[in-house]
Amino acid sequence: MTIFRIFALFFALTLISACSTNKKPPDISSNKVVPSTQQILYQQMEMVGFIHFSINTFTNKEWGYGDEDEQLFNPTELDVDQWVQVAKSCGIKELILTAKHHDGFCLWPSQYTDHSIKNSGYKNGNGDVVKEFVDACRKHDLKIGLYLSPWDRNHKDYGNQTYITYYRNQLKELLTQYGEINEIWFDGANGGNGFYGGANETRKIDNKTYYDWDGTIKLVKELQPNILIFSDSGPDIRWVGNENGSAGETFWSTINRNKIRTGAADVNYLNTGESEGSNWIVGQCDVSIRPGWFYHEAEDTLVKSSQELVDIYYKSVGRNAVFLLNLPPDKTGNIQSNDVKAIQEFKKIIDDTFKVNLASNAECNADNFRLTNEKFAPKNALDEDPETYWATDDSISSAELIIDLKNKTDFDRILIQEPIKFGQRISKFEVQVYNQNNWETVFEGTTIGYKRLIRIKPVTVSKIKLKIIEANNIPAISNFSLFKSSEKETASF
Ligand code: FUL
Repeated sequence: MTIFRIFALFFALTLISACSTNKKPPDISSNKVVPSTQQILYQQMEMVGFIHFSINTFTNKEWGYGDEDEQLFNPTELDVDQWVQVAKSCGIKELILTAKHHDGFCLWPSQYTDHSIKNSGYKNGNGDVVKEFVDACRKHDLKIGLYLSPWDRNHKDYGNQTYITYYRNQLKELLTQYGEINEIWFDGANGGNGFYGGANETRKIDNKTYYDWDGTIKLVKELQPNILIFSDSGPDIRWVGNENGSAGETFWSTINRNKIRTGAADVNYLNTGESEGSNWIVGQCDVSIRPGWFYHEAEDTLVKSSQELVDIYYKSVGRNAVFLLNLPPDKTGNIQSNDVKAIQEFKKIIDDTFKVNLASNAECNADNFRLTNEKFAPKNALDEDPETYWATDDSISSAELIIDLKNKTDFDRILIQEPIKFGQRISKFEVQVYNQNNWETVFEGTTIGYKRLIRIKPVTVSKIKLKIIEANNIPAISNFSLFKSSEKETASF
């Protein structure tokens, strides 16, 4: 036998053994655009929290003008541990603090400005709320995010190049003096009237060029290689185009960054993304538990109810995005009991609803599964292991997964997940239930992504079908579960 023949034989044998059903074949091939590991971990947190707390808390404003007397910042019983404990007890995995809002007041003693905590009444100017915040988060094992407003209504140079240097110097302080920071939040609001060092005028900037975001992003990643950057256009986490906590019914994590202009973004585009988008940017739904972002006594009776929060959860986490809930502390420095009660009730409802997966013991079949290999078998969609998945053969873009519950079961919530490490694929699907010898459609949907939560009117059936109608690559499902909503949930949808 010639060397060539030996090689050919060896090659053929390897191929045969790879295709045999006993051997595990490689994973399905990935889409061109996939999330980074950090982005997957971020998405898996599902709920993050915002803390809007600053001089506005004491001046009763939403957007301070920038001329505030620093002495006004003086929380009497600041309890950063309470923020963290409240957040943690409600399932929040990361907290983001407004280190500097649009008024330019800094919660840390920045060496670059006098408009900061160092001139406040708090601890006679010796306090550092950013430090207290990061210490408390670390103590309770929460991830840490910081908000540094690009718009600064206090700074005399806002609008000039020198301000960009100032802004970056502040970023350097925050990203080098407080250990590992997991997220930095760049707000889109910029330009307008303000104090500007006493000029008291209106300043407009060109949001396309002024901030040189590429340079700032580079600096941030140099200082903190694992940090995730939020802005209208990411690069890691993106705004969903509204502040009411609602991602689009169709929501792609893929989007074209170059179509998004930070500060002047197309909100409809941000709210949906696109299947062929060339960047993976996780959606984040920011919303406040109160009408305003900062605490105002007049809003004590306007705290969102637990039912409203549940509705937001379905429209954010349930539509492939992350829920960012703002919990603004009051003048004492504590999150008020109304807010705590609402969010704790919300958490109970969610926990109650998703406690028992009614499909966990079901039998699962599909009209096709890849290479008829166990690695891609339909049952992988029911095992609640995010690493295992059902997938079809190549060139298939529509397929059916049939779940046989054996007994008639009462449910009204459906959870579906794609294994997003391979990309986001499905763009059209239906859920059907078998009722009186007929398949009846109970839900028609578009995208799934990391997680899709579906609310339907209660049904009592023993068979249910996920019908995937369109996908940009072969369909794959890592999880399909069924639940019965908590009796405490009364929200209509
Ligand atoms: C907005 C800001 O103008 C609000 O004050 C708040 O900080 C919110 C999260 O982002 O754009």
